[in-house]
Amino acid sequence: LRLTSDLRIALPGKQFQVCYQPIVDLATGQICKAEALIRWLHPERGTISPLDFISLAEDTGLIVPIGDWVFRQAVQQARQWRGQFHPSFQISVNMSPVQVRQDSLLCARWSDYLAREGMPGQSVAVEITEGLLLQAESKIDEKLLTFRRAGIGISIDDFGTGYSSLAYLKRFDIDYLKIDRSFVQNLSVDEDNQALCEAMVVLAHKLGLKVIAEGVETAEQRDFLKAVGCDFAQGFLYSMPVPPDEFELLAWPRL
Ligand code: G
Ligand code: G
Ligand code: MN
Ligand code: NA
Repeated sequence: LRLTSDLRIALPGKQFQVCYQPIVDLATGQICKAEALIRWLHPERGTISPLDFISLAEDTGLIVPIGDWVFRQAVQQARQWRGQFHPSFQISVNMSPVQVRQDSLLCARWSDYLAREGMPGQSVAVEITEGLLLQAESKIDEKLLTFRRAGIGISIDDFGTGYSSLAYLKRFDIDYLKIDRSFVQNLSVDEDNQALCEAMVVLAHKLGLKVIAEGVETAEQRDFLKAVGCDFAQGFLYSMPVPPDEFELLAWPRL
């Protein structure tokens, strides 16, 4: 397939870009974190969403160098923003389940990279999906422990959409629970979603996790989430994922 051969040259051809979506501290309204999201600027097809090439990258093994590249970009971006703007700024990076399963040295390599760069672990977080925690064959215990020891943050992405085993949240010493946007979307009209969001916040806090609500698009949703004690919010209300220069104007306009 054409796209496969294109994907092989995308990294050396410098066709990828990392965009950053702000994550806001609901107590202060300040942007204090960001999620790194890859974009493929294809020379003929224009921008291609990761939804359309991550699985191809997984099938071809290209996910390993591409994932490493995103991670290194995020670390260097965190270094710059922590130095210039916000000393505890943190950037989270997505890891697909296949990526973690395929690449047995990923966690060690990422932890080593941070150490070599002299960057504290907390400057980054990794986003995994809850399904990964249930996969015994993925040696996920060892892998997450490697991140843990390096001080790297651990987030559960898309929480509530998979097979949630609540016991795993405690067992794996997770830092952040990201409420999937499907629960946030109809918050104002849907009383069930209100109850679910509130329950997820209470549960997460009891287990010592912080909560990030995804897909926040309206002030009403933000106000509800803040009222039930949710810690952070992310979504189009604040910004889409944007390139680093736009992010700086958004987050630190007067500095
Ligand atoms: O922002 P966007 O619509 O492009 O993201 C689509 C999906 O692609 C999301 O589920 C996100 O987790 C995933 N994704 C974005 N960037 C990366 C990346 O660098 N690595 C992996 N594995 N997934 C990513
Ligand atoms: O699966 P993951 O949570 O990593 O995916 C992040 C995806 O969510 C990206 O595709 C991003 O563009 C998208 N996204 C971020 N904020 C919003 C939002 O407020 N509404 C919607 N519909 N999508 C969002
Ligand atoms: Mn994510
Ligand atoms: Na998500």
